[in-house]
Amino acid sequence: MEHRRSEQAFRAAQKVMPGGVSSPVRAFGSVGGTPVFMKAGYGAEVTDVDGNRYIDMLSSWGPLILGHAEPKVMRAMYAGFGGTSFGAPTPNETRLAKMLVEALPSVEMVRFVSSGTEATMSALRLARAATGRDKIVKFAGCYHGHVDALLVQAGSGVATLGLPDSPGVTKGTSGDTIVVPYNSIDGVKEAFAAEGDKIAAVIVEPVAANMGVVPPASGFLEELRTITEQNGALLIFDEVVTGFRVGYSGAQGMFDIDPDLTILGKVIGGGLPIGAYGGRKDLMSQIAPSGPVYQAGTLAGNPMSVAAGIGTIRGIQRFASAPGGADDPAGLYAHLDRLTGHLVEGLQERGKRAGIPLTFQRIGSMFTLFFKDGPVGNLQEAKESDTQRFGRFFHAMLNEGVYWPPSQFEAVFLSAAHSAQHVDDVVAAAGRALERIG
Ligand code: KE4
Repeated sequence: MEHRRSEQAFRAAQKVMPGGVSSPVRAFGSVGGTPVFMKAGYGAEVTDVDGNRYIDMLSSWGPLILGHAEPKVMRAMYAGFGGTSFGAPTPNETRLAKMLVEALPSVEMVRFVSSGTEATMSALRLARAATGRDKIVKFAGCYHGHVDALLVQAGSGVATLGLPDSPGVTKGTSGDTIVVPYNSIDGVKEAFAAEGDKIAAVIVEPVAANMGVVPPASGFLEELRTITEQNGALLIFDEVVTGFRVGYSGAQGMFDIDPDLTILGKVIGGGLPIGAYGGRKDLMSQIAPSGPVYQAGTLAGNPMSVAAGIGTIRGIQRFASAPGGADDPAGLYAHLDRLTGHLVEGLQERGKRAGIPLTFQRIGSMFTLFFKDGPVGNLQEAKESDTQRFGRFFHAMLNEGVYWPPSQFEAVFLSAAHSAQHVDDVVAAAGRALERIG
Protein backbone atom coordinates (compact mmCIF):
# COMPACT_ATOMS: atom_id res chain seq x y z
CA MET A 1 0.00 0.00 0.00
CA GLU A 2 1.20 3.49 -0.95
CA HIS A 3 1.18 6.07 1.93
CA ARG A 4 3.14 8.88 0.22
CA ARG A 5 0.45 11.52 0.70
CA SER A 6 -0.06 10.57 4.37
CA GLU A 7 3.68 10.90 4.90
CA GLN A 8 3.65 14.35 3.27
CA ALA A 9 0.59 15.36 5.29
CA PHE A 10 2.21 14.16 8.51
CA ARG A 11 5.39 16.15 7.86
CA ALA A 12 3.33 19.28 7.22
CA ALA A 13 1.15 18.68 10.29
CA GLN A 14 4.14 18.21 12.59
CA LYS A 15 5.33 21.71 11.71
CA VAL A 16 2.24 23.38 13.17
CA MET A 17 0.65 20.87 15.58
CA PRO A 18 2.26 19.02 18.52
CA GLY A 19 2.96 15.49 17.25
CA GLY A 20 1.11 16.39 14.03
CA VAL A 21 -2.23 15.34 15.50
CA SER A 22 -5.18 16.74 17.43
CA SER A 23 -5.21 13.82 19.89
CA PRO A 24 -2.21 11.68 20.92
CA VAL A 25 -3.50 8.19 20.15
CA ARG A 26 -3.95 9.15 16.47
CA ALA A 27 -0.17 9.51 16.05
CA PHE A 28 0.46 5.73 15.96
CA GLY A 29 2.87 6.19 18.91
CA SER A 30 2.19 2.73 20.30
CA VAL A 31 2.25 0.89 16.95
CA GLY A 32 4.95 2.88 15.13
CA GLY A 33 4.96 4.15 11.58
CA THR A 34 3.26 7.13 9.95
CA PRO A 35 -0.39 7.82 10.84
CA VAL A 36 -2.79 7.41 7.97
CA PHE A 37 -4.55 10.67 7.10
CA MET A 38 -8.21 10.13 6.25
CA LYS A 39 -10.14 11.77 3.42
CA ALA A 40 -13.63 10.20 3.50
CA GLY A 41 -15.80 7.58 5.12
CA TYR A 42 -18.99 5.87 4.06
CA GLY A 43 -20.74 3.04 5.84
CA ALA A 44 -18.15 0.65 7.28
CA GLU A 45 -15.31 1.91 5.09
CA VAL A 46 -12.87 4.80 5.11
CA THR A 47 -10.53 6.11 2.41
CA ASP A 48 -7.17 7.72 3.14
CA VAL A 49 -5.50 10.59 1.29
CA ASP A 50 -3.58 8.10 -0.90
CA GLY A 51 -6.86 6.55 -2.03
CA ASN A 52 -6.41 3.36 0.02
CA ARG A 53 -9.70 1.89 1.29
CA TYR A 54 -10.09 0.20 4.66
CA ILE A 55 -12.77 -1.65 6.56
CA ASP A 56 -13.02 0.60 9.60
CA MET A 57 -12.86 -1.17 12.97
CA LEU A 58 -12.57 2.07 14.94
CA SER A 59 -15.87 3.90 14.23
CA SER A 60 -14.12 7.10 15.33
CA TRP A 61 -13.44 5.51 18.79
CA GLY A 62 -17.10 4.56 19.17
CA PRO A 63 -19.51 7.36 18.10
CA LEU A 64 -20.42 5.99 14.65
CA ILE A 65 -22.70 3.11 15.68
CA LEU A 66 -24.62 3.56 12.41
CA GLY A 67 -21.45 3.85 10.32
CA HIS A 68 -19.81 6.75 8.50
CA ALA A 69 -21.92 9.47 6.80
CA GLU A 70 -25.15 7.60 7.50
CA PRO A 71 -27.67 9.30 5.16
CA LYS A 72 -30.40 9.90 7.79
CA VAL A 73 -27.84 11.35 10.22
CA MET A 74 -26.38 13.58 7.51
CA ARG A 75 -29.86 14.77 6.51
CA ALA A 76 -30.79 15.38 10.17
CA MET A 77 -27.62 17.42 10.60
CA TYR A 78 -28.43 19.68 7.66
CA ALA A 79 -32.21 19.77 8.02
CA GLY A 80 -32.38 20.25 11.76
CA PHE A 81 -31.35 23.85 12.09
CA GLY A 82 -30.86 27.20 10.31
CA GLY A 83 -27.19 27.66 11.02
CA THR A 84 -24.18 26.31 12.91
CA SER A 85 -24.74 27.99 16.28
CA PHE A 86 -26.85 30.66 17.96
CA GLY A 87 -25.60 30.87 21.54
CA ALA A 88 -29.28 30.68 22.40
CA PRO A 89 -31.49 27.71 23.35
CA THR A 90 -32.95 25.56 20.56
CA PRO A 91 -35.80 23.00 20.67
CA ASN A 92 -33.54 20.18 19.47
CA GLU A 93 -31.52 20.33 22.69
CA THR A 94 -34.73 19.54 24.57
CA ARG A 95 -35.57 16.76 22.11
CA LEU A 96 -32.20 15.08 22.59
CA ALA A 97 -32.31 15.61 26.37
CA LYS A 98 -35.73 13.92 26.48
CA MET A 99 -34.39 10.96 24.47
CA LEU A 100 -31.57 10.50 26.98
CA VAL A 101 -33.88 10.83 29.99
CA GLU A 102 -36.32 8.28 28.48
CA ALA A 103 -33.51 5.83 27.67
CA LEU A 104 -31.66 6.03 31.02
CA PRO A 105 -33.88 5.40 34.08
CA SER A 106 -31.37 6.98 36.50
CA VAL A 107 -31.22 10.22 34.52
CA GLU A 108 -33.92 12.82 35.21
CA MET A 109 -32.05 15.85 33.81
CA VAL A 110 -29.01 16.38 31.59
CA ARG A 111 -26.66 19.19 30.70
CA PHE A 112 -24.88 19.22 27.33
CA VAL A 113 -21.21 20.14 26.94
CA SER A 114 -18.75 19.72 24.06
CA SER A 115 -16.72 16.68 25.08
CA GLY A 116 -16.58 13.73 27.44
CA THR A 117 -13.75 15.45 29.29
CA GLU A 118 -15.89 18.51 29.97
CA ALA A 119 -18.76 16.31 31.11
CA THR A 120 -16.48 14.46 33.56
CA MET A 121 -14.97 17.69 34.89
CA SER A 122 -18.45 19.13 35.50
CA ALA A 123 -19.79 15.95 37.11
CA LEU A 124 -16.86 15.87 39.56
CA ARG A 125 -17.47 19.52 40.49
CA LEU A 126 -21.15 18.77 41.06
CA ALA A 127 -20.35 15.69 43.18
CA ARG A 128 -17.99 17.69 45.38
CA ALA A 129 -20.50 20.53 45.72
CA ALA A 130 -23.43 18.21 46.46
CA THR A 131 -21.57 16.23 49.16
CA GLY A 132 -19.31 18.96 50.52
CA ARG A 133 -16.43 16.49 50.22
CA ASP A 134 -13.18 16.66 48.21
CA LYS A 135 -11.87 13.14 47.52
CA ILE A 136 -12.61 11.12 44.38
CA VAL A 137 -12.00 7.39 43.90
CA LYS A 138 -11.04 6.24 40.40
CA PHE A 139 -9.72 2.98 38.99
CA ALA A 140 -6.32 2.39 37.43
CA GLY A 141 -6.73 1.88 33.69
CA CYS A 142 -9.99 3.78 33.46
CA TYR A 143 -9.82 6.95 31.37
CA HIS A 144 -12.32 9.74 31.77
CA GLY A 145 -10.83 12.44 29.55
CA HIS A 146 -7.89 14.71 30.31
CA VAL A 147 -9.32 16.10 33.56
CA ASP A 148 -6.50 17.22 35.88
CA ALA A 149 -8.02 15.47 38.88
CA LEU A 150 -8.10 12.16 36.99
CA LEU A 151 -4.75 12.31 35.20
CA VAL A 152 -3.24 10.47 38.13
CA GLN A 153 -1.53 7.14 38.43
CA ALA A 154 -1.64 4.64 41.19
CA GLY A 155 1.16 4.69 43.70
CA SER A 156 2.30 1.43 45.28
CA GLY A 157 -0.25 -0.45 47.34
CA VAL A 158 -3.90 -1.15 46.67
CA ALA A 159 -5.70 2.10 47.45
CA THR A 160 -3.19 4.86 47.03
CA LEU A 161 -3.32 8.61 46.81
CA GLY A 162 -2.88 9.46 43.15
CA LEU A 163 0.41 10.71 41.81
CA PRO A 164 0.38 13.20 38.91
CA ASP A 165 0.33 11.26 35.63
CA SER A 166 1.21 14.27 33.52
CA PRO A 167 3.40 17.32 33.98
CA GLY A 168 1.16 20.26 34.83
CA VAL A 169 -1.04 18.24 37.17
CA THR A 170 -0.32 19.55 40.65
CA LYS A 171 0.22 17.39 43.73
CA GLY A 172 -2.64 19.31 45.28
CA THR A 173 -4.99 18.22 42.52
CA SER A 174 -3.85 14.60 42.40
CA GLY A 175 -3.77 14.40 46.19
CA ASP A 176 -7.55 14.43 46.29
CA THR A 177 -7.78 11.37 44.05
CA ILE A 178 -7.53 7.82 45.35
CA VAL A 179 -6.59 5.17 42.81
CA VAL A 180 -7.74 1.55 43.14
CA PRO A 181 -7.20 -1.41 40.81
CA TYR A 182 -10.27 -2.08 38.57
CA ASN A 183 -12.48 -4.90 39.91
CA SER A 184 -10.88 -4.61 43.36
CA ILE A 185 -13.68 -4.24 45.90
CA ASP A 186 -11.13 -4.75 48.68
CA GLY A 187 -9.32 -1.69 47.39
CA VAL A 188 -12.54 0.33 47.45
CA LYS A 189 -13.32 -0.87 50.98
CA GLU A 190 -9.80 0.08 52.06
CA ALA A 191 -10.23 3.57 50.57
CA PHE A 192 -13.53 4.09 52.40
CA ALA A 193 -12.15 2.69 55.63
CA ALA A 194 -9.39 5.29 55.47
CA GLU A 195 -11.18 8.31 54.01
CA GLY A 196 -14.88 7.40 53.83
CA ASP A 197 -16.19 10.68 55.23
CA LYS A 198 -14.07 12.66 52.75
CA ILE A 199 -14.99 10.80 49.55
CA ALA A 200 -17.39 12.74 47.32
CA ALA A 201 -17.71 10.14 44.60
CA VAL A 202 -16.49 6.96 42.96
CA ILE A 203 -16.15 7.31 39.18
CA VAL A 204 -15.99 4.17 37.08
CA GLU A 205 -16.24 2.96 33.49
CA PRO A 206 -18.95 0.32 34.09
CA VAL A 207 -17.32 -1.64 31.28
CA ALA A 208 -13.72 -0.49 31.00
CA ALA A 209 -12.60 0.25 27.44
CA ASN A 210 -9.41 2.24 27.88
CA MET A 211 -7.11 -0.58 28.97
CA GLY A 212 -8.73 -2.67 26.31
CA VAL A 213 -12.22 -4.03 27.04
CA VAL A 214 -12.37 -5.23 30.64
CA PRO A 215 -15.87 -6.18 31.85
CA PRO A 216 -16.77 -5.69 35.52
CA ALA A 217 -16.25 -8.77 37.68
CA SER A 218 -19.47 -10.33 38.90
CA GLY A 219 -20.87 -8.21 41.72
CA PHE A 220 -18.30 -5.42 41.31
CA LEU A 221 -20.72 -2.71 40.21
CA GLU A 222 -23.38 -3.82 42.69
CA GLU A 223 -20.82 -3.56 45.52
CA LEU A 224 -19.81 -0.08 44.36
CA ARG A 225 -23.46 0.96 44.55
CA THR A 226 -23.83 -0.45 48.05
CA ILE A 227 -20.57 0.98 49.43
CA THR A 228 -21.19 4.48 48.03
CA GLU A 229 -24.75 4.51 49.38
CA GLN A 230 -23.57 3.34 52.83
CA ASN A 231 -20.94 6.10 52.95
CA GLY A 232 -22.90 9.04 51.51
CA ALA A 233 -20.72 9.18 48.38
CA LEU A 234 -22.04 9.47 44.82
CA LEU A 235 -21.57 6.76 42.20
CA ILE A 236 -20.67 8.19 38.79
CA PHE A 237 -20.90 5.93 35.73
CA ASP A 238 -18.72 7.16 32.89
CA GLU A 239 -20.79 5.90 29.94
CA VAL A 240 -19.04 7.96 27.27
CA VAL A 241 -18.14 4.67 25.56
CA THR A 242 -20.92 2.34 26.80
CA GLY A 243 -23.83 4.82 26.49
CA PHE A 244 -26.05 3.71 23.55
CA ARG A 245 -23.18 1.35 22.60
CA VAL A 246 -23.69 -1.74 24.79
CA GLY A 247 -27.47 -1.28 24.85
CA TYR A 248 -30.15 1.37 24.51
CA SER A 249 -29.94 1.99 28.27
CA GLY A 250 -26.18 1.66 28.38
CA ALA A 251 -24.28 -0.38 30.95
CA GLN A 252 -26.59 0.83 33.73
CA GLY A 253 -29.45 -0.87 31.92
CA MET A 254 -27.38 -3.98 31.15
CA PHE A 255 -26.36 -4.41 34.80
CA ASP A 256 -29.53 -2.89 36.28
CA ILE A 257 -27.75 -0.37 38.48
CA ASP A 258 -28.78 3.25 39.04
CA PRO A 259 -25.72 5.51 39.41
CA ASP A 260 -26.24 8.99 40.88
CA LEU A 261 -24.61 10.69 37.88
CA THR A 262 -23.96 9.48 34.34
CA ILE A 263 -21.45 10.85 31.85
CA LEU A 264 -22.20 10.53 28.13
CA GLY A 265 -20.58 11.40 24.80
CA LYS A 266 -19.61 9.78 21.48
CA VAL A 267 -22.79 8.03 20.17
CA ILE A 268 -25.13 10.79 21.44
CA GLY A 269 -23.43 13.23 19.04
CA GLY A 270 -23.24 10.89 16.04
CA GLY A 271 -19.59 11.86 15.47
CA LEU A 272 -19.91 15.58 16.20
CA PRO A 273 -18.44 17.25 19.30
CA ILE A 274 -20.62 16.54 22.31
CA GLY A 275 -20.65 15.46 25.93
CA ALA A 276 -23.38 15.35 28.55
CA TYR A 277 -23.79 14.65 32.22
CA GLY A 278 -27.02 13.88 33.97
CA GLY A 279 -28.71 12.29 36.91
CA ARG A 280 -31.21 12.89 39.66
CA LYS A 281 -33.09 16.20 39.61
CA ASP A 282 -31.98 17.05 43.16
CA LEU A 283 -28.36 16.91 41.96
CA MET A 284 -28.67 18.43 38.47
CA SER A 285 -30.79 21.35 39.74
CA GLN A 286 -27.67 22.50 41.60
CA ILE A 287 -26.06 23.39 38.24
CA ALA A 288 -26.15 27.07 37.20
CA PRO A 289 -28.36 28.88 36.50
CA SER A 290 -30.82 26.82 38.57
CA GLY A 291 -28.22 26.36 41.29
CA PRO A 292 -24.82 27.61 42.44
CA VAL A 293 -22.51 25.08 40.74
CA TYR A 294 -21.02 26.89 37.77
CA GLN A 295 -20.55 25.31 34.34
CA ALA A 296 -20.94 26.93 30.93
CA GLY A 297 -19.95 26.57 27.26
CA THR A 298 -20.16 28.71 24.14
CA LEU A 299 -21.00 25.74 21.90
CA ALA A 300 -22.65 23.52 24.50
CA GLY A 301 -25.72 21.82 22.98
CA ASN A 302 -24.52 22.88 19.52
CA PRO A 303 -27.36 22.62 16.96
CA MET A 304 -25.39 20.42 14.52
CA SER A 305 -24.17 18.10 17.28
CA VAL A 306 -27.60 17.60 18.82
CA ALA A 307 -29.21 17.16 15.37
CA ALA A 308 -26.63 14.46 14.54
CA GLY A 309 -27.28 12.89 17.95
CA ILE A 310 -31.05 12.86 17.42
CA GLY A 311 -30.54 11.36 13.94
CA THR A 312 -28.31 8.66 15.38
CA ILE A 313 -30.64 7.69 18.21
CA ARG A 314 -33.63 7.69 15.85
CA GLY A 315 -31.58 5.45 13.54
CA ILE A 316 -30.98 3.08 16.45
CA GLN A 317 -34.71 3.05 17.23
CA ARG A 318 -35.66 2.37 13.61
CA PHE A 319 -33.08 -0.31 12.90
CA ALA A 320 -34.68 -2.45 10.22
CA SER A 321 -34.21 -5.91 11.66
CA ALA A 322 -35.46 -4.92 15.10
CA PRO A 323 -37.25 -8.13 16.20
CA GLY A 324 -39.83 -6.13 18.11
CA GLY A 325 -40.60 -3.96 15.12
CA ALA A 326 -39.73 -0.33 14.39
CA ASP A 327 -39.62 0.88 17.97
CA ASP A 328 -37.56 -1.86 19.48
CA PRO A 329 -34.16 -0.20 19.93
CA ALA A 330 -32.87 -3.52 21.22
CA GLY A 331 -33.01 -4.75 17.62
CA LEU A 332 -29.76 -3.07 16.64
CA TYR A 333 -27.94 -4.35 19.70
CA ALA A 334 -29.05 -7.94 19.15
CA HIS A 335 -27.90 -7.68 15.54
CA LEU A 336 -24.51 -6.15 16.46
CA ASP A 337 -24.00 -8.72 19.21
CA ARG A 338 -24.49 -11.57 16.72
CA LEU A 339 -22.31 -9.95 14.04
CA THR A 340 -19.48 -9.17 16.48
CA GLY A 341 -19.74 -12.65 17.98
CA HIS A 342 -19.18 -14.17 14.53
CA LEU A 343 -16.18 -11.90 13.99
CA VAL A 344 -14.56 -12.87 17.30
CA GLU A 345 -15.19 -16.59 16.68
CA GLY A 346 -13.47 -16.29 13.32
CA LEU A 347 -10.52 -14.38 14.78
CA GLN A 348 -10.15 -16.93 17.58
CA GLU A 349 -10.02 -19.73 15.05
CA ARG A 350 -7.36 -17.92 12.99
CA GLY A 351 -5.35 -17.24 16.15
CA LYS A 352 -5.36 -20.93 17.03
CA ARG A 353 -4.26 -21.84 13.48
CA ALA A 354 -1.35 -19.38 13.77
CA GLY A 355 -0.49 -20.72 17.22
CA ILE A 356 -0.53 -17.23 18.77
CA PRO A 357 -1.83 -16.78 22.34
CA LEU A 358 -4.79 -14.38 22.10
CA THR A 359 -7.48 -13.34 24.57
CA PHE A 360 -10.71 -11.71 23.39
CA GLN A 361 -12.89 -9.68 25.74
CA ARG A 362 -16.19 -8.47 24.33
CA ILE A 363 -19.39 -6.77 25.36
CA GLY A 364 -21.82 -6.51 22.46
CA SER A 365 -20.25 -4.67 19.53
CA MET A 366 -17.07 -3.63 21.34
CA PHE A 367 -14.11 -5.92 21.95
CA THR A 368 -10.36 -6.09 22.39
CA LEU A 369 -7.98 -8.70 21.02
CA PHE A 370 -5.25 -8.96 23.69
CA PHE A 371 -1.95 -10.47 22.60
CA LYS A 372 -1.64 -12.51 25.75
CA ASP A 373 -2.87 -15.72 27.30
CA GLY A 374 -5.45 -15.56 30.06
CA PRO A 375 -8.12 -13.11 31.14
CA VAL A 376 -7.58 -9.39 31.69
CA GLY A 377 -9.31 -8.12 34.84
CA ASN A 378 -7.31 -4.96 35.49
CA LEU A 379 -4.57 -2.67 34.15
CA GLN A 380 -1.70 -4.79 35.46
CA GLU A 381 -2.98 -7.84 33.58
CA ALA A 382 -3.65 -5.77 30.45
CA LYS A 383 -0.04 -4.59 30.51
CA GLU A 384 1.16 -8.20 30.27
CA SER A 385 0.09 -8.09 26.59
CA ASP A 386 2.72 -8.35 23.87
CA THR A 387 2.42 -4.80 22.53
CA GLN A 388 5.23 -5.33 20.02
CA ARG A 389 3.36 -8.20 18.42
CA PHE A 390 0.18 -6.09 18.51
CA GLY A 391 2.04 -3.34 16.57
CA ARG A 392 3.06 -5.86 13.89
CA PHE A 393 -0.54 -7.13 13.73
CA PHE A 394 -1.86 -3.58 13.37
CA HIS A 395 0.38 -2.82 10.38
CA ALA A 396 -0.23 -6.20 8.76
CA MET A 397 -3.97 -5.52 8.98
CA LEU A 398 -3.52 -1.99 7.64
CA ASN A 399 -1.77 -3.47 4.60
CA GLU A 400 -4.66 -5.91 4.27
CA GLY A 401 -7.11 -2.98 4.08
CA VAL A 402 -8.39 -3.17 7.65
CA TYR A 403 -8.08 -0.13 9.95
CA TRP A 404 -7.69 -1.57 13.47
CA PRO A 405 -7.52 0.73 16.54
CA PRO A 406 -3.83 1.83 16.73
CA SER A 407 -3.34 0.72 20.34
CA GLN A 408 -3.47 -2.57 22.24
CA PHE A 409 -5.37 -0.78 25.01
CA GLU A 410 -8.35 0.35 22.98
CA ALA A 411 -11.48 -1.31 21.61
CA VAL A 412 -12.81 -2.36 18.23
CA PHE A 413 -16.29 -0.97 17.57
CA LEU A 414 -18.58 -2.43 14.90
CA SER A 415 -21.51 -0.52 13.39
CA ALA A 416 -24.84 -1.16 11.69
CA ALA A 417 -22.99 -0.58 8.41
CA HIS A 418 -20.69 -3.62 8.89
CA SER A 419 -21.98 -6.59 6.91
CA ALA A 420 -21.38 -10.33 7.16
CA GLN A 421 -19.09 -9.88 4.15
CA HIS A 422 -17.05 -7.28 6.04
CA VAL A 423 -16.74 -9.76 8.90
CA ASP A 424 -15.57 -12.53 6.55
CA ASP A 425 -13.06 -10.19 4.92
CA VAL A 426 -11.66 -9.06 8.30
CA VAL A 427 -11.33 -12.67 9.49
CA ALA A 428 -9.52 -13.66 6.28
CA ALA A 429 -7.22 -10.63 6.54
CA ALA A 430 -6.48 -11.44 10.19
CA GLY A 431 -5.66 -15.02 9.24
CA ARG A 432 -3.02 -13.80 6.77
CA ALA A 433 -1.77 -11.11 9.18
CA LEU A 434 -1.39 -13.51 12.13
CA GLU A 435 0.46 -16.03 9.95
CA ARG A 436 2.75 -13.25 8.76
CA ILE A 437 3.64 -11.82 12.18
CA GLY A 438 4.23 -15.27 13.66
P1 KE4 B 1 -13.55 13.10 25.04
O1 KE4 B 1 -13.10 14.26 25.89
O2 KE4 B 1 -12.41 12.50 24.23
O3 KE4 B 1 -14.80 13.40 24.20
O4 KE4 B 1 -14.04 11.95 26.03
C1 KE4 B 1 -13.15 11.52 27.02
C2 KE4 B 1 -13.53 10.13 27.48
C3 KE4 B 1 -14.28 9.99 28.64
N1 KE4 B 1 -14.63 8.77 29.11
C4 KE4 B 1 -14.28 7.64 28.44
C5 KE4 B 1 -14.70 6.31 29.00
C6 KE4 B 1 -13.53 7.72 27.24
O5 KE4 B 1 -13.18 6.59 26.59
C7 KE4 B 1 -13.16 8.98 26.74
C8 KE4 B 1 -12.35 9.15 25.48
N2 KE4 B 1 -12.08 7.95 24.76
C9 KE4 B 1 -10.85 7.96 23.96
C10 KE4 B 1 -10.63 6.58 23.33
N3 KE4 B 1 -10.69 5.52 24.25
C11 KE4 B 1 -10.90 9.02 22.92
C12 KE4 B 1 -9.81 8.93 21.87
C13 KE4 B 1 -8.85 10.07 21.99
O6 KE4 B 1 -8.49 10.44 23.11
O7 KE4 B 1 -8.42 10.55 20.91
